[in-house]
Amino acid sequence: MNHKFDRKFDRRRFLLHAAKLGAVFLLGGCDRLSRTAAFPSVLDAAEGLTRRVQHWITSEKGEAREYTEADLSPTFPSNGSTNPGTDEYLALSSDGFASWRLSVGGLVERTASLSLSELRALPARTQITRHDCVEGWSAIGKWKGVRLGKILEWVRPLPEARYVVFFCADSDEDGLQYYESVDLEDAYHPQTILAYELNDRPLPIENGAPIRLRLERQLGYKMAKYIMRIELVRSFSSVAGGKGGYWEDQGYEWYAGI
Ligand SMILES: Nc1nc2c(c(=O)[nH]1)N[C@H]1C(S)=C(S)[C@@H](COP(=O)(O)O)O[C@H]1N2
Ligand SMILES: [Mo]
Repeated sequence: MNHKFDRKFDRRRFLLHAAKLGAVFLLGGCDRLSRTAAFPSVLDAAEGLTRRVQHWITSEKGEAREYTEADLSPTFPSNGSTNPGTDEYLALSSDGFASWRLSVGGLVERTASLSLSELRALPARTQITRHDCVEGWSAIGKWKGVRLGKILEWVRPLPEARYVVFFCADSDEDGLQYYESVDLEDAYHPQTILAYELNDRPLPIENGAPIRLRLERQLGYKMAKYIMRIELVRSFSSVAGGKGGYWEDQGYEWYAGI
């Protein structure tokens, strides 16, 4: 690892730690809230810390808050990789991703290979949501895409499949490929989409073209950009560093609840 990367990583660790302290503070508020709302204490005891915090910030349906056009950030920033820059990616982007295919495989009854126009032809979902990055910024954007659940319904995960792993086109200076994973509950969540539009325009390269994951109840680093391949697995312990994601392999939480 080079020095520049180390420094950036230290800053991210610090911010993540601060974010966790924030979550503990939220939990204090949550406890007070549940007591005043007289939730059965047995329910309180049964639920883990993350879920309690989650329930407090999300709606009763367990969905992340959605906003209106008036709330949109003037510009949506980009962070992390802003262009995978490989020959393969350049070739794909030069013709508007016409020859790009999303391959879906692993523990499924039938594999899929979907073009961008095939994805666009599937029922779409649009949502205006807030993106929170551990580096300390947030932005509200309008995302359009296809529900990951729709694609899973088509490939039919085998009973032993427990996680969905996303493999991306970009790698860091040490050659480590970006990847991420979610469990099936998050994969089938109605707000979990493979987005191909941002703010009514084709997803820009900086934000993950041709498709990126939107996983609205978790932090920005979970939302894989430049997705090339999706795999259903029983466990992610044998994928890359074994912790379920590029940043997770470097110490971040696998479940990055907001
Ligand atoms: N493939 C890939 N996905 C990624 C990243 C990345 O570097 N590569 N960065 C993550 C982080 S830390 C954040 S905050 C968001 C940033 O998304 P944006 O560029 O659209 O703002 O993408 C996430 N997904
Ligand atoms: Mo981030």
